[in-house]
Amino acid sequence: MQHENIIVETQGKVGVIRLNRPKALNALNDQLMDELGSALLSFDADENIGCIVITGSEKAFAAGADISAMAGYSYMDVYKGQYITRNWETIRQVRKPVIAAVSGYALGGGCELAMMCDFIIAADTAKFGQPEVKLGTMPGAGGTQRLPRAVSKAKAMDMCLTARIMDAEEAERAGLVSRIVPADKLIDEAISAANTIASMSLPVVMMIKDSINRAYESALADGVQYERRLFHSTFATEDQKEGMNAFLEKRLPNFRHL
Ligand code: CO8
Repeated sequence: MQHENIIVETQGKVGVIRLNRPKALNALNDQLMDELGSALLSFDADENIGCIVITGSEKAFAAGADISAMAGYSYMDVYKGQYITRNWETIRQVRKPVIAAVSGYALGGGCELAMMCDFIIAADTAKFGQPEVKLGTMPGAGGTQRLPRAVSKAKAMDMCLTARIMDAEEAERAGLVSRIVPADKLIDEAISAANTIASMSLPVVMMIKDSINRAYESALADGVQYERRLFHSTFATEDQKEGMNAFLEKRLPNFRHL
C-alpha cells in the first residue's frame, strides 16, 4: 500500500511507523488509519521484526480523529462502519508488542490510539486528553474504557467530562505512561526499548503480551489460570532451553524464536 500519511521504516528488528499529517497535527482520518492498519499487519507478518513503535511529530502524536472529516458524517455513515469506525481495531490484531512514543498532543482518538498500544513512552512535552465532550461527542475508540483502567475512575471522569489535559508527569504518576524522557531522546529511547524486546524470544514475548492483555478481560482466578497454561507452554519452546542454559553457562542467550 502507498503511504501518504505515515512514514514506515525499519531499524534493525524494530518496525517504526511515524504518523505524518503535520498540517493537521496528525489528525486521524480514514486514509491514515487504513495505512496504519496495513503497516501494522505487514510488520506483524514480517519474520525480521520483533517489535513495533508508533510515533508522531514533536508537536503532536495525534490531535484526535479528523474533525473536518467527521463534521459532515451522519449517524448511518458511522453506524454502518463505512467511515471512522471501520479501521480503528486493526491494531488489536497485532500479536507483536507495539510501543507508542508520544510527544506533544495525544488527544481524543490520539490518546485512544496510544492506549491501544502495549505501553506508552512519553516525552516530557506529552499532553493527554479526551476533549470530545467539547465537540458534542464522546470518546469512541476505548477512551471511556481504557482510561479508567489506566488512571482510575476519578481521573478518567475528570478528563472525559471536563476535557482537562494531563501532562506527562501526571500521566506517569497516574500510570498511563511507563516512563518519561526528554523530548529529544524520545525516539531513541523507544527504539532502544523495542530493540530490547526484539532481542528476547518472540513466541515468549507474544505469550506475555497475550497474558497481560488477558488481565483486562478476565477475573483474577481465570487470568492466573490462563497465565499458568502459557507459562507451561514456554517449556515447549527451544528458547526456554536456550535462555535457561545460557544463564547457567554464564553467557548471553541466542534466541531462535522457536
Ligand atoms: N482534526 C482535524 N484537524 C485538526 C485537528 C483534528 N482533530 N486538530 C488540529 N487540527 C488542525 C487545525 O484545524 C489546524 O488546521 P489549519 O491550520 O488548517 O487551521 C491545524 O491542525 C493546527 O491546529 P491549531 O491551529 O488548532 O494548533 P494549536 O497549536 O493552536 O492547537 C490543539 C493545538 C490544542 C491540539 C488544537 O488543534 C485542538 O484542540 N485540536 C482538536 C483536539 C480535539 O478536539 N481532538 C478530539 C477530536 S474527536 C475524536 O478524536 C474522537 C475519536 C473517536 C474515534 C472513534 C473511532 C472508532
